[in-house]
Amino acid sequence: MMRTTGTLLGIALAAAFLGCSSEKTTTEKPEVAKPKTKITVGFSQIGAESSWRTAETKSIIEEAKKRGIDLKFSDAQQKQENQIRALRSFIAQGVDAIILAPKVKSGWDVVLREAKEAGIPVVLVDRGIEVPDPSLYATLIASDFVEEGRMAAEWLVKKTGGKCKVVQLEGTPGSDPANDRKKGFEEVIAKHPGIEIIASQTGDFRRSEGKRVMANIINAKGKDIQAVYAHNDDMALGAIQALEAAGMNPGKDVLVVSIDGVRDAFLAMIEGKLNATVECNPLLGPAAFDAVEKILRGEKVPKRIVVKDRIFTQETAAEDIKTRKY
Ligand code: GYE
Repeated sequence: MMRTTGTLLGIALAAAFLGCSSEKTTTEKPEVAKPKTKITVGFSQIGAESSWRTAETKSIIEEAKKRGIDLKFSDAQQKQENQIRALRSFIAQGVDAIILAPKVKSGWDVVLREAKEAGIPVVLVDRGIEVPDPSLYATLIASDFVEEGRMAAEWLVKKTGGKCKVVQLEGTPGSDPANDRKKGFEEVIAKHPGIEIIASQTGDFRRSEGKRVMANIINAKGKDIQAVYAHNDDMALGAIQALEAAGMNPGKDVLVVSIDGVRDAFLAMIEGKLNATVECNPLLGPAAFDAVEKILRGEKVPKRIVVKDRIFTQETAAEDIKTRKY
């Protein structure tokens, strides 16, 4: 199937090229119908738990449209079993390639083997997985989450002089970004004994959960909290609401740092309630389809494509927001 598509694509490209050059020498439009170039790609998305994810979905859908790719989109509503079902349905429909944003790291071996046996390449976007056989996927296009966690921690160390009590709001349990954002953050914090993580709980990358969990922590631990580190902006924005409801002062007495760099985070920084956010670019559509098209042409793609990130802070947020794309 892969080889057929590759050949079709090759013929199509050649035809398109010939079409182009003949157009230069004649004013007549070529009458021949366009060759069948359309490729079909299945995209299994996790759900819509955060503004980050909504931006990623939009990027992939728009890019498919732009390239004339027939996209089969499936929203798993936060359930891995729905993603596995979607993958099986893509395989049964004989798609040319699959794009998968995997909810958690484990549990993909069997279904990815089925895709491999059917000759359907799989491109992973935004989160990594653990499989015994790395040939079960073609490439992973994602940020370096350990590095993001380190950036957040280094900012906090600098801002507090290495002394504070901090609450960590973790992402979805078992997911690559939750594991690695915790790892990177704690690795840096471990070198600063004056910083104490007084609570670390999951808020599932959601705003409502960030709010609920933060309120519980304030109830249980009291108000002696100088910082909150959230694995994504949505949880930070929820935590800000809980801090305010408890009469605390986020952005001032309680430093808040998170990850993603979505528009609402910039607005909260402009309002002075969020202090910093580490960007994690969700606009993965172009890179994902570049990889798909290369693979279908039989070209090699790197096993890992790292998306570069940087940190943004309150001080420059009003300027920075003007150039933000998500
Ligand atoms: O940071 C978070 C989301 O997988 C990198 O998932 C992604 C993360 C993102 O829900 O907001």
